[in-house]
Amino acid sequence: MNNNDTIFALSSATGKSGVAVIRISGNDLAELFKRIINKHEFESRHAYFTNFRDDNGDLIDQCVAIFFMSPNSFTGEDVIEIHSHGAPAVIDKIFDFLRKSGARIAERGEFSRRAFYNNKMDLTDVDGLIALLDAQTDKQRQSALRSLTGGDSIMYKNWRDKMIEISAYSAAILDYDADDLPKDIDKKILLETKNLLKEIKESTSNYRASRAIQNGFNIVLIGETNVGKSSIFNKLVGSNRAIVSDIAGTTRDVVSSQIDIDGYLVNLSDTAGIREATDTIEKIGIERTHEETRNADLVIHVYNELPKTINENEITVINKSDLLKDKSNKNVIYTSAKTGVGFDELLNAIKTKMHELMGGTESKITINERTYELLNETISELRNAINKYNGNYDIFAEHVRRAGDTIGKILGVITTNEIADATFSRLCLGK
Ligand SMILES: Nc1nc2c(ncn2[C@@H]2O[C@H](COP(=O)(O)OP(=O)(O)OP(=O)(O)O)[C@@H](O)[C@H]2O)c(=O)[nH]1
Ligand SMILES: [Mg+2]
Repeated sequence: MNNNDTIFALSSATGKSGVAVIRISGNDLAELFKRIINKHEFESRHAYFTNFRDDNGDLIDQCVAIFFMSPNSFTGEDVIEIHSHGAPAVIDKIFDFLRKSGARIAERGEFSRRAFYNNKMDLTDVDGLIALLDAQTDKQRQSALRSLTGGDSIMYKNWRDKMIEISAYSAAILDYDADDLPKDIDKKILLETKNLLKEIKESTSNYRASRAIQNGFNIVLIGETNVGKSSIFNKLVGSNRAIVSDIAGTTRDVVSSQIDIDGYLVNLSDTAGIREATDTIEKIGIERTHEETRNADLVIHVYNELPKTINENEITVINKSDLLKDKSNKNVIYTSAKTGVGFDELLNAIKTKMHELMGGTESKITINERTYELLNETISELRNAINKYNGNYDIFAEHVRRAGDTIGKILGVITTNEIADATFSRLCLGK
């Protein structure tokens, strides 16, 4: 699908906007650019103000146009950017002009696909770009940018280079005299393989945190009926999303909302209060509460009085503290959704728990489902190399080589079309 025809797309958001950016990529766009800016000569990477006219000489719009000469462009091909007024009618007219000039509208992710095939990006960079375009919070932005700017690629490349070297040495043990090889090479490659295994295993322990940054941190409010879960939910979300009433069993379904706490995206859920339900709908609601609890990264358990046992993994909240005299237990948080007391403390407790889970993610690679699966495959190949070789360097070399190939798949150096297709189809038009 990597043919070299000229493609274009709206790179800015659709709909009415102040400025729209239309991006064009192709093999040789110099002539097209001259027509756009109405000049015989131009410089690359220079902004030209132009009265952009169609072939009949009718004015389309006043635009700014920039030419990025291959290979110094996003795709590695010649790229033109037209900054026009962001009116749908203007954009249609420019699209018309480009179609008549022989260009076609780009498919989803086609710009990035070209960048990938022209070695401008590897697949982990594309993963980073996808995550950056989706970023809603500051932590998501930071983690995506690290991946996009090649931070992760360096780590993967180092691992892969080491695996290729180890595999080559273990193959050489079979073919060469021990005197011709570095001293103790057999011990060295085994040790290096073990170190690699350890390092990669450690990086995957980061998956849960990585996923929480990308998809949001799941926090669920649970407790008996009428303790004030929905009131707390509304206070944290900052609006009256959930119905509050003094009737026990008000909330029957899961109500969720996304909020930003300390730069992290949080999916906060309010649930049906737990009690012996009498009717079918409430029973289903309570079943959903249990399911939500199983999927949660953090549970906030709400009571109205001190429970007999406190679960260390949860945040224990005693709500309606305005009605309480004794508020002395240090292991719980006393709140009042009525007066607002205790909410700063509750937010701080949530932040502390989130930081515990995210611990150290800043310096590690970003792992998505695709990379997680491939890293596990790598781990199992390295394990096989270590456990199964038993003096047989043929088998050892083969397993380490396969581990290196799997890392190659993460980077897209070794790629099947399915992997590339799945990745690029997640991008939007114009990227
Ligand atoms: N005095 C006092 N009343 C509160 C407080 N928080 C909630 N309430 C009241 O307690 C009642 C129940 O509140 P909800 O937020 O609906 O409780 P819930 O836990 O969501 O209840 P279910 O959805 O039935 O499980 C309502 O009348 C609230 O106004 C509080 O901190 N102090
Ligand atoms: Mg409720």
